[in-house]
Amino acid sequence: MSDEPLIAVIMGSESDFEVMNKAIECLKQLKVPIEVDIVSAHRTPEKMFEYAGSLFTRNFAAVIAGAGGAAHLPGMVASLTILPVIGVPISSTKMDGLDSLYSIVQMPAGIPVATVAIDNAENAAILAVQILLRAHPQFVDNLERFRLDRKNKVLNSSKKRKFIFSP
Ligand code: RP5
Repeated sequence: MSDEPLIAVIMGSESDFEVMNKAIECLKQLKVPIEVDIVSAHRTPEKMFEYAGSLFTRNFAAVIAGAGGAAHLPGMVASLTILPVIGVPISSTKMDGLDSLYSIVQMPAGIPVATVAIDNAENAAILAVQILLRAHPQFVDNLERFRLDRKNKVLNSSKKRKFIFSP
């Protein structure tokens, strides 16, 4: 089994890291090899062109791109690669991420960006792994276990919190 990264996790700024780290930690937990980088659509456009253009030949399977504000990065990367791109709108501005959500989710027809909820980088990670599973079934057990953990947490909360009140 190769250790070559399968998922690229990119973000527009260092300031996005805290949110995007949720995707990184989730992918680490699922033991999926990743590459993480900062690529800005408006500050480093040349790097974005080169990076996005190389992803398919470098054998990546999916891209997670987080950005705040006008949030061009996911859409621009999607226009530069044939790989599926998952966009994470980040609440880095006074508009609390609504600006980025609209910017990312409203891609015109033909160049889709799968968009998760504002700051929900973990869902982007899970979706990226689900995209991989057919071709990389070695991650199936990890994802099943991850979901089972979540299920058990809810069942345990239910045991702890459930009560009947009859006055
Ligand atoms: C976007 O602008 C980044 O994705 C970030 O969310 C936002 C603010 O960037 P910084 O000014 O903090 O670098 O490009």
